Amino acid sequence: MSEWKVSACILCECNCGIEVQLGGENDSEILRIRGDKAHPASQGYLCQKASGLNFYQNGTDRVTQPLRREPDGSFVEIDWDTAIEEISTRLSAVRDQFGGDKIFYYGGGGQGNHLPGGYSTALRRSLGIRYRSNALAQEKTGEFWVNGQMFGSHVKGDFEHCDVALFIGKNPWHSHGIPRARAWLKEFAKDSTRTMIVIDPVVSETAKLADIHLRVKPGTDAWLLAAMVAILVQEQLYRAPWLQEHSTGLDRIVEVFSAVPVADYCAIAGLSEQQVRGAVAVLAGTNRLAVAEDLGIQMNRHSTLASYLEKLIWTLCGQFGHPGAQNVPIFLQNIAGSGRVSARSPVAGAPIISGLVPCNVIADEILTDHPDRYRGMIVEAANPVHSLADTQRFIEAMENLDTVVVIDVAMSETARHADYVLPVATQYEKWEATFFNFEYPDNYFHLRKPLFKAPATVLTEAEIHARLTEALGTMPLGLCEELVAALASGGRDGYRDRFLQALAEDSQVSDLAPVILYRTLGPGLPEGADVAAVLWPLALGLAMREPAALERAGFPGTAFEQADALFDAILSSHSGTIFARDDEAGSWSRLGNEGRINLVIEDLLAELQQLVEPPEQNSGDFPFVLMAGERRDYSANTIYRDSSWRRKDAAGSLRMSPDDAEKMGLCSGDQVLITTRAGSARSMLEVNDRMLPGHVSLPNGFGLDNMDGARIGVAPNELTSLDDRDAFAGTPWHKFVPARIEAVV
Ligand SMILES: Nc1nc2c(c(=O)[nH]1)N[C@H]1C(S)=C(S)[C@@H](COP(=O)(O)OP(=O)(O)OC[C@H]3O[C@@H](n4cnc5c(=O)[nH]c(N)nc54)[C@H](O)[C@@H]3O)O[C@H]1N2
Ligand SMILES: Nc1nc2c(c(=O)[nH]1)N[C@H]1C(S)=C(S)[C@@H](COP(=O)(O)OP(=O)(O)OC[C@H]3O[C@@H](n4cnc5c(=O)[nH]c(N)nc54)[C@H](O)[C@@H]3O)O[C@H]1N2
Ligand code: SF4
Ligand SMILES: [Mo]
Repeated sequence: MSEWKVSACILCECNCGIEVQLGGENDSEILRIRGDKAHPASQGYLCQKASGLNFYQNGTDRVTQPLRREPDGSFVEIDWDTAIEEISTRLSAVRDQFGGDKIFYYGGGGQGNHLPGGYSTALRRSLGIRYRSNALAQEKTGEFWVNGQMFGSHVKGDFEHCDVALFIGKNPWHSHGIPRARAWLKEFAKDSTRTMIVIDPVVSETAKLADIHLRVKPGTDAWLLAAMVAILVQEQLYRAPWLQEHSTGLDRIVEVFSAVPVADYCAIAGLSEQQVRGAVAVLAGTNRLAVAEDLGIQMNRHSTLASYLEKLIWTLCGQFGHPGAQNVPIFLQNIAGSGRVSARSPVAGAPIISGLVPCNVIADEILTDHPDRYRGMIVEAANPVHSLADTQRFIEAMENLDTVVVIDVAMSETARHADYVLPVATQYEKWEATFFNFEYPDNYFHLRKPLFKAPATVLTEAEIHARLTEALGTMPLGLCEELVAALASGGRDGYRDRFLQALAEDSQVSDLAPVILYRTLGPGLPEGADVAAVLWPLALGLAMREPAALERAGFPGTAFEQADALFDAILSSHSGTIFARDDEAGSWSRLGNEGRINLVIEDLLAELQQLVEPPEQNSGDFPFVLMAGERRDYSANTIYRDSSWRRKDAAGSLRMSPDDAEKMGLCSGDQVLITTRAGSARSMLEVNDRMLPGHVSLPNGFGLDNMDGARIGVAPNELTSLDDRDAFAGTPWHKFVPARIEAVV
């Protein structure tokens, strides 16, 4: 058995540090995995999903040769030169005839690989691509939009130091999203001085550990959260002096929420008024309240309004800008963007939040004769055919494009509809990193070193973007030569001088910076870490923005010295590096809106005033609410394509309450037919006493179509519709899919 090597798990945003032992033929397998105690956030913690990482590294459906789809639908292998040549010719033809803004870019990274997105900017700018999106625009853009308006920035709860934790539509036991979630939850639940409140219709594993579980009726969080804000206002539990000092618009909030009928709204949410008032008293009575919302409200009716109400609750409680509350993390790279609406999408006119077109309008922006429709698409490190609402419509959209390029490690459901599939090194065959770093007060970054040598016939995304940029003729070759010479003669200082001068002289340099850096700074980086070149300007940017936090993290000196020291530390510390240590004034200094919290979002207050009671779900054609895509023990988006990684519930059963099962004469193990407005699917049933009557749930990430023809479980988005989406952010209602369940006889 070989020595232990460090890397990270790539299955969720935590990216816990791992240590692995390799073995098998030519050491090509991951045989043993344990937590890496040296990782700054996970500190040795892992959940059970990580043990299957060899199912990713040596996964089914891997592609190792560039593929081109022939007119008869079959794929043929082509060499890289041909692939790059043909793709650049075809995409530039689309650009020349219709404009680069008719080429759409989707993806850029999954749970653990965000360097590709960094490099793609160069290709996007080379082609004049304007519109793009990724999974964030089917879950988080509503929250980003609210954050942008209230705080001018992304915010995150500090669960490590809080006394009261509130989870709304979030089940960290399975989904994580906070470091060491299960260990943290168990410690927190045991501590009698700390209180956990969970809002969830399901008795989730997290809800089971809670001190207070508000078992809200599915899809009615907007009413519940509005009632909670109203209780704070009507019982005058809000922190008036703090709000007067730090916020604007308190009078308006008091006016609107004084009129909210608390008792009626609690009843709509299926909860006793007394229980809700009790929970609000706990929230108002602490000075260390951390709050997290997730898909339970973000993929549900009135999702953007619910995000706003969630933030009003803790803001009225004064829970911003101190330990144990909500804070603005220090970013190396801000993937949440500004939260602003920068433009509208060209066909549907949907708001583009944080630069992302709402996922639910993409297919409609293609399947139209509108002159501004998209004509080409690049998909990178994402599987939208499986992950976006209405699978069939997305496939139809892809088939109606002139040219589709998919960059993936596997022949995903999406790759199968591409004109070209470009195979890349897996996340364990190249240097990789995530930008999901939102911790406070210490924040960290982890650049992972490859564990395996990639097959000779695959490339990294950085190399693909560089080659395509070169083929398109946009790479500034003269400047690249000068930069190489400057590095050789003047070292990093000489290189930086020349680079900054070029940036100041020519705006194209900033557009193409990732591939310029990759070609010039990259080759000299230690241990072959060429794809890390794109991190160097990020270190420089951080040193300019946050010198004090960098100094507290152990990087003193001038901005240039700080940046170089941090960059070197990132390159050499293979278990991760703390890059920022915040202080209490920090969050306030990064707050937008001239240092004040903006309490009023009139558009959402208008929606609040028009809330219409949701229809009763126990009648009509679709008497159930289907949660299409729950996180469970053995779900991990579509990263593992081999379903044999699952040690339990391999079929991904539909969960139903005992009451409903009894009424329908169903038992665990029975086959049922699930029908929604969009389609039907067969599933195995699991009778589960954690479910409320009228509520059923299917797991996320099942129903993949393997190349050998196997399919296990239901592909949830064969059951979802594009029209079921939030009025503001366009995010889908995957947790609220009206459905009918029938026995299969
Ligand atoms: N095991 C596993 N972990 C994952 C992933 C995975 O695929 N598998 N994916 C990762 C990703 S990409 C993400 S975004 C996160 C998502 O993480 P979560 O959002 O925590 O996961 P979900 O299970 O989709 O939904 C969370 C909770 O919402 C509840 N819910 C359903 N309907 C309602 C409702 O009407 N109101 C309220 N208040 N709650 C409701 C569900 O019962 C569930 O407990 O997980 C990440 N972690
Ligand atoms: N109905 C329903 N739909 C959902 C959800 C739900 O709850 N319900 N959850 C949604 C959520 S929150 C999310 S985040 C999305 C996730 O959906 P997507 O963003 O589409 O991401 P993944 O399913 O993780 O797919 C990642 C792809 O990247 C490929 N890949 C892996 N490693 C690499 C690499 O190194 N390079 C490249 N180029 N490719 C690689 C994988 O093979 C896979 O095809 O799904 C969403 N879809
Ligand atoms: S919490 Fe589990 S799935 Fe997420 S990164 Fe850690 S080990 Fe992987
Ligand atoms: Mo997600």
